[in-house]
Amino acid sequence: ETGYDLWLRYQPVEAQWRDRYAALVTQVTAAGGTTMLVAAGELRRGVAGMLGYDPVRRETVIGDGAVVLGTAQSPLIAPLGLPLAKLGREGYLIRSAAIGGKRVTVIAGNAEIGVLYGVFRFLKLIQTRQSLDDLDISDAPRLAVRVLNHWDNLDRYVERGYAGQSIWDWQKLPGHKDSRYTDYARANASIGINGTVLTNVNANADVLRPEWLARVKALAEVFRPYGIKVYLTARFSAPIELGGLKTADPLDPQVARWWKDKVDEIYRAIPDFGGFLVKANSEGQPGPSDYKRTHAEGANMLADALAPHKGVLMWRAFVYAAENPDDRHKQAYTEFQPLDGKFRDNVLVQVKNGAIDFQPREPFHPLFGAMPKTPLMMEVQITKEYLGFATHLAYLGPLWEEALQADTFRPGKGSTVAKVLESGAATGMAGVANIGSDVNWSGSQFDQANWYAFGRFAWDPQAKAEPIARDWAAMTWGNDPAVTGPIVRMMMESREAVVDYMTPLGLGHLMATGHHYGPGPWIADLARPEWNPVYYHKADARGIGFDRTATGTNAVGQYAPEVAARFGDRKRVPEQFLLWFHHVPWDYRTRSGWTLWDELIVRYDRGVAAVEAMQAAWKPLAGKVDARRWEEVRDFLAIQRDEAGWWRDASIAYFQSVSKRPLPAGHAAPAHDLDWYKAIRTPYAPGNGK
Ligand code: BDP
Repeated sequence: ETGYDLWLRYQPVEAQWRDRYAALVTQVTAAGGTTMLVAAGELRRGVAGMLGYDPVRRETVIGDGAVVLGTAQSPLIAPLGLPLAKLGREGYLIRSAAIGGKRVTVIAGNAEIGVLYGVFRFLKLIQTRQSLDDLDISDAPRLAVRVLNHWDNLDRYVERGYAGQSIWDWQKLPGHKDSRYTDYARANASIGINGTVLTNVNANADVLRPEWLARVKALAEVFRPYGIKVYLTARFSAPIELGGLKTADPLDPQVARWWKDKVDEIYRAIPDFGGFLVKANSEGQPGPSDYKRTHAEGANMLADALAPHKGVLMWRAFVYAAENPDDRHKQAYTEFQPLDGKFRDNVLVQVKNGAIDFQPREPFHPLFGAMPKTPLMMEVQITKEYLGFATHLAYLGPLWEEALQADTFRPGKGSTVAKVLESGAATGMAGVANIGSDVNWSGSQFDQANWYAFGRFAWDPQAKAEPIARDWAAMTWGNDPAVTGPIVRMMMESREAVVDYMTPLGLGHLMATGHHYGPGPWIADLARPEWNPVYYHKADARGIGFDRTATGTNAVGQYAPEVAARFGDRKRVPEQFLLWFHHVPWDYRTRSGWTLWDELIVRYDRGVAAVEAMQAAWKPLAGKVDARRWEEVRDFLAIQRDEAGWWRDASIAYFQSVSKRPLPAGHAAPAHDLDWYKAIRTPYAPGNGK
């Protein structure tokens, strides 16, 4: 196997299960539009693969075991009086029932897309060997906009992409629609993703030209039956670049007119176009501040153009400015919080999960809970820019669960980030995609799990990482507990391992220049202070860490008082954030009784040991999973082991040059001296954004 089939492998079930399932899936009944056809087709495909036959297709129930697909209005379903109303447009219900005295399973939704989601859930029951007797399942998404953000350039280069080129083969579109687009849509629909932003946040206005919109339209047509809307990134200066205007000032009537006309043109081609995603006045992108306008003024102008078409505007809060000497942690809050309540109803402010930038571990972003009158959506990074690209095994479920379950204390105790997301007048979650042209889609077998988990968390931000890992492992690798057991354990420990060998105890952003792959804690010579790792760790002879308490930058003051009190107190802050918020002496005693210096070394070693434990756990799975995928994972784990050692050694060599302390007994010295690590160059690492 190559991994191309993702979690939709539909491998034959064991004989003892086959007969049980087959009795309950004798026939498929479905009538409706294209999405219903897709749903019925997927069901047949799954049954063919897993049970080995094509079920009978009839419009009436002819015997026991029919699976009846339909909406609330379908003639077979309406008389059943199912409680569908509260499930919304995308929810579904799966229920064992009787029609005309025959035993059936009904998969119903208010709209056809709900039925498709229900079919994927039904197939998952078989994929994970659950009983199909006496089913009574209902489910509905808790967030409305569940989108992938592709950082894909028009030349197919993927910024921070480690899985090959962009899967959008623009050159051949619209003439040729690669079958991969359909498989992409299937995979996304199977986990409830209902939107895709096709283009990079560092946007190119060209995609808004008519000849490009024709290509976008072709993709939208492939995705539509799967309930997936397309969105584009809008380059704020497009009225100048494409429209020949002298300004992109959002308050200039000509500019507003240009956008309105452009949006109308898009909707003529794509009537269900989702809307725009905008990165403005961030890392060199144009935006309203260029004209001394606020983010709200910029966003609202675009939102007004989209509103008549029910389009959504996603406006990113990822801002920090070279001219601003303030702590980077604070800048987004400082700029956006005062704008609470000033955005139009169809604007979602898109906030990264952490305060700075997709690090292996960060405290939650202080904007969550702080803008109660503004819908906020959370952005996470599925592609592992800061967690070892596609080669390191790191399951991100625990990271996202940690962020979503963080308590903002706004307005009071129990106001988790997940609840803040759910409470908005508009709701959503975005994941920066890790998808590319590689045969396995994500650059590694295990990174598929992160795509999968993103869909599950966007559907239900209250979800838990471990059951998601279990589902994914069973569908992707097989149901043998001797396989899923070790795989789930590896996954659940993997992210903490990365934190330990890269940035333990609340450190962050210590990557070497440009590529963000290897360690570079010594780097101090880049133009902007906050581009340098030394800005983040602030190690000196006395100690290490960033004082963000009241004696420092007071970033803690941006959180609710309860949170600020905890983060701001060295004794109460969760140790995992110690150095994020505090500058701590090297001989400070940590909770385990070590000195901080010793604790740091212990953690680095623990991270490396955890990778070795993953290698040991993977070894006995040879022969229990297919050889090709097994070997790929084995090789990647070996790379990860080497590079975890590189991170550990380079970090210790550098910090020791500052702390001037000996390593604790039993912990090996770095293999080389500091200059050796400093000399390592990786100028051709993928994904640099060039
Ligand atoms: C940073 C990435 C950069 C992105 C930026 C963003 O290094 O490539 O453009 O995030 O989110 O982490 O806009």
